[in-house]
Amino acid sequence: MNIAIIGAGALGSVIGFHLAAVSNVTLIDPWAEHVHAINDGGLRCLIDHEERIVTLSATTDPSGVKPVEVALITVKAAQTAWAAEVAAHVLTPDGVAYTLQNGLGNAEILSVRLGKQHVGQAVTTLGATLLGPGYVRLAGRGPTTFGATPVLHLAYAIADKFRASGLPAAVSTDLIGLVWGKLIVNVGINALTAILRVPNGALATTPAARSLVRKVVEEAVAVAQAAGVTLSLTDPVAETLAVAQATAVNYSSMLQDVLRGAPTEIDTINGAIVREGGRLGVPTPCNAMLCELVAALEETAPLRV
Ligand code: KPL
Repeated sequence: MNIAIIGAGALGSVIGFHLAAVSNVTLIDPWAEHVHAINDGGLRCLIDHEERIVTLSATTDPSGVKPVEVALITVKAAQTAWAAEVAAHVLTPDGVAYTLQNGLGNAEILSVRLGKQHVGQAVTTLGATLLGPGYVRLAGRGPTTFGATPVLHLAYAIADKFRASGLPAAVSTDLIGLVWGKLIVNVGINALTAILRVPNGALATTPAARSLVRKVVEEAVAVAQAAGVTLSLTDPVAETLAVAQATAVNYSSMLQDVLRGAPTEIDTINGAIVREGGRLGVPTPCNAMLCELVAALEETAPLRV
């Protein structure tokens, strides 16, 4: 199976590192320094304090990439339209692009360009950190679940490749609860850590921060219930705090974006809760406030914590 990974940030690079052992994989990313480092010296990956290297091809230019049956979309939300163009270029006529991105709305953007029959959803809880050009760390081997639609045999095929490469994976006919479950964890952690400029663990250990997490998560759960979603989480507040604790020393992806002055994913995370709440008549004032605060942060110069 030929696979393209569109977006070679932390997540895309860690997945590429693993899949390269069992498939033909090409990483596609506009970051030339990272791409050159991979092509020159291989992709280095730190796993359990041990550094390993694999050879795989990376490119900034999709025009030379051989047609692929599966494209994995691992870009930030702001680059989804770019990723859709790249996927349109590299997918075979029967191929599928799976979005592994955070938040809601990415599959819809991909579908506008590729058509619904070429877009699949996946939910991953893999943890990864980019350490520098050509260098990444596997931070946690959480499972990845692929949606059974639009092409069942491709969902099984890519999940098999994940497992063969040492990454836990499954296929589900009912992904929506998982998508919202991950969304709710991101709703509770990402914006608050970006605004407070603290690592994830601080949310779980200070009473004032725990109370903020509770408020934003409870709003999101009310929206999910109004939308008729059966969540994958049984106690969303406790489980969000547990993820914050389990990833205590991590800077959330949104805090990292704010610190380097990059656009955040606020619109697809807390913004999605506000939009859905508006549509369903569920008030979401705390999430709306977080959206405004993060928008203000995006407009200011990056500061160091
Ligand atoms: O997914 C994450 C993110 O940072 O985007 C969490 C789970 C909050 C871990 O940092």
